[in-house]
Amino acid sequence: MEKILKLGIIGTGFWADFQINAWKELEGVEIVALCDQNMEKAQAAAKKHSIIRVYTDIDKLLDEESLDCIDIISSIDSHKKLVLKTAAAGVNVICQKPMTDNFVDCQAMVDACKKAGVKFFIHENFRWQTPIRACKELIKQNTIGKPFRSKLTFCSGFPVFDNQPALKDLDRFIIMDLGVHLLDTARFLFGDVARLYCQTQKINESIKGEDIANILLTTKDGLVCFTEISYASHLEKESFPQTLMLIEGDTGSIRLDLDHQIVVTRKNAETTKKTYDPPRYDWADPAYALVHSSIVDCNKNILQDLMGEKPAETTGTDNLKTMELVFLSYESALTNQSIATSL
Ligand code: 89V
Repeated sequence: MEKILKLGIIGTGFWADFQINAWKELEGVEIVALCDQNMEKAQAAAKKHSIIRVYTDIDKLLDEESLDCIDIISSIDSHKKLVLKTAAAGVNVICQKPMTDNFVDCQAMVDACKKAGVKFFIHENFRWQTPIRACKELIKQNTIGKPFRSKLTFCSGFPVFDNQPALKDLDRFIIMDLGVHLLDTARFLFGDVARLYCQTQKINESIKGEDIANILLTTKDGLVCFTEISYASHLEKESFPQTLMLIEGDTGSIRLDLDHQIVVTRKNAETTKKTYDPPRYDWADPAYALVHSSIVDCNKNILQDLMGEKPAETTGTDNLKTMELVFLSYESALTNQSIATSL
């Protein structure tokens, strides 16, 4: 008989609804219980998704359910406590990005899961976006030779705080919330980072944290990548939630343009253009379609690992390297120094 993975979900806020819908796209997994401190919210989500059992307390959830894995979709400040409790109960765990708000605790979370012998994954989905996967494939196929320079751009004026008001109150906002995705994408495309330099700005006075970050990365292979991130940009065309890119190699370049179009230019060859649209799902919010479709592929990759089929890409151990870049970016912005990574 085919094994069905029994999954519990913690958190039923804005993002959880998409995460649950994405799980429902996959065979081999069943959401058996939901947990949220707010019973009304938990019951509403359970009703919507036909999930029978509902909890308001993680201890009770862990005691009463026999789960293969818990997917934590809650606020950043709750991540560490929930991951540690899940690991201590011997249950595999998935946690939303960013892992948590300081490096020592990130390391503690990874170590606790290792010690408990459970698998730990971070739900890092940007690298699963269709056009970003296509760029990686083009690099792998040696389409542009050896990449030496890149620019990753996510500059938007999207009213992100309308759907996620809690983001307004983060002391550290854009690198934690969005930069983490771009830093992970840079690692995915170009390999690990040797050093970085970052400058941040705050344009929107009604929020606590920074809403602009400019990060210059140098990879261990010597590629230089400028990563520009903004939620304060008023541009001719709104690009949310797309990451635009230019990747230069010694024999050509790849440009990821608006509307998922990839332009490849090679030395002594015609430029080619091809569109890489993401799969469409009815439940996806059209404003987030590109990102929401990538949740399915990210979940699938994690599920394959949990089923023993192949290792996932976005393990906690891997994500520690991304989180180090997040914290070093803040340190660099504060000290105005270029800083070497340690991982
Ligand atoms: O994943 C997130 O943090 C979302 C985004 C739309 C950027 O993907 O807010």
